[in-house]
Amino acid sequence: MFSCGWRQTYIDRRMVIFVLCILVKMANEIDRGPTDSDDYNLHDENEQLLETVVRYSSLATRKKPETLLLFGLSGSGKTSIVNTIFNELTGIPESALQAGSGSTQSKTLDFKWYVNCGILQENIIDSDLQSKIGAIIGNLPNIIDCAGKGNVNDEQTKEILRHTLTGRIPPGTSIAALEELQNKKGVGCLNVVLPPCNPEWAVTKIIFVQSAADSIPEQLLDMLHDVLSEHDDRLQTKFKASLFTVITKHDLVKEAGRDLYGSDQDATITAEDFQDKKDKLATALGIKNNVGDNCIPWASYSDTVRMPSPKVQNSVLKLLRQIQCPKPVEHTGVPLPRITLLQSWRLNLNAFFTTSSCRTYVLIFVICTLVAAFLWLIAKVHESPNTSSIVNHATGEQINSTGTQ
Ligand SMILES: Nc1nc2c(ncn2[C@@H]2O[C@H](COP(=O)(O)OP(=O)(O)OP(=O)(O)O)[C@@H](O)[C@H]2O)c(=O)[nH]1
Ligand SMILES: [Mg+2]
Repeated sequence: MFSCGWRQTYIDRRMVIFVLCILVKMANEIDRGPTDSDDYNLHDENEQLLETVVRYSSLATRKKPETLLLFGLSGSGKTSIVNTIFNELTGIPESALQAGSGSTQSKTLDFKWYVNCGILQENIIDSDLQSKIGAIIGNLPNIIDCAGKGNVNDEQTKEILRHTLTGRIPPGTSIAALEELQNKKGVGCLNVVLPPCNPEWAVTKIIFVQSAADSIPEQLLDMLHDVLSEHDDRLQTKFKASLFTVITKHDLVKEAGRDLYGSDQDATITAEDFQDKKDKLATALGIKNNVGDNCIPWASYSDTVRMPSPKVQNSVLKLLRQIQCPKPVEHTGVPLPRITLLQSWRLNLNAFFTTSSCRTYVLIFVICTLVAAFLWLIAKVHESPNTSSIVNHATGEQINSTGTQ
């Protein structure tokens, strides 16, 4: 009996040790960063993505590079995106551009233009990239990185956005100077001072940059939506730029307890919060179909996310694939003729008489007129005995309607 109890305790102990081992293994699994096999799979995917980007960029139908506008709140990570694209496509690990960092924030103040992502042939130091990216440099997108905005929806910002989209703001223009001019001379003054539209500067794609750490700037999104829905006087949409989004600071998200980029920092955003933000953003931007390609999670290279990272490379290549993807050919159609002054009056008159408030006014007017006419008639009838007697001026006698004096 004694030996049986001892054996039982021994088995129990082994069970406990076994369970503990499993728990320790699970804890290790949860705490780990990206594994070698994750990187290996991404490596293959990245090779294919690079091939696709090169193929899309060398299509004979591509006549000129795309022009991208990075648009979003100040500090959302726009300049860091340009930096990271530059790093990935050249192989240069250092930061080439000034992004805000830590306490020494470098806020972008003017209208910065990066021709072909800011890359020159001699910048590319990686031998594989030299042959692949070197062959398509001239077709890489031009990127406009401008001063980020607050969460606003005002006429000033709308005016600057419209002129940016149509290519009227020259590279290097100070946004602060434009705003100062608007403050002094009023909204609308930029139409007078800016040069005519330059097709080379017209924006073809807008990337809305949202930080995973910020809440969604509803007013700024409303403003973007309002401007992009505007029509001209031939009933054509004014701005043809397509819109998608990048959610930066993905390295601050912890997914199933894992730090996705091996950045060794205290990731504070949960995967659920991130997904929720992604869904809200997709709804606000009207890109709910195909969210995967139109809403790209992103981490820029920084002090914590170090180059090379297959995951960062994956986001850069996915973004470039989306930018360079050829658009289906659309029938441009024949725009409607401009509405003439006469047509405009007719339309206004028609609109006036078809609105319900207008019908009420007309009804009240008709009723009032009828009542006035009725009262006037009654007054006339009461007056009639006096008016029917005529005074004979020669004799001074009064003659009534029957002719008797
Ligand atoms: N952790 C992390 N930090 C980032 C990321 N992207 C940008 N940052 C940091 O966010 C801050 C602002 O980045 P910027 O790229 O200057 O932001 P911006 O949108 O250009 O800002 P404005 O020029 O003011 O409009 C900097 O401290 C960056 O280091 C990212 O993906 N992950
Ligand atoms: Mg900036």
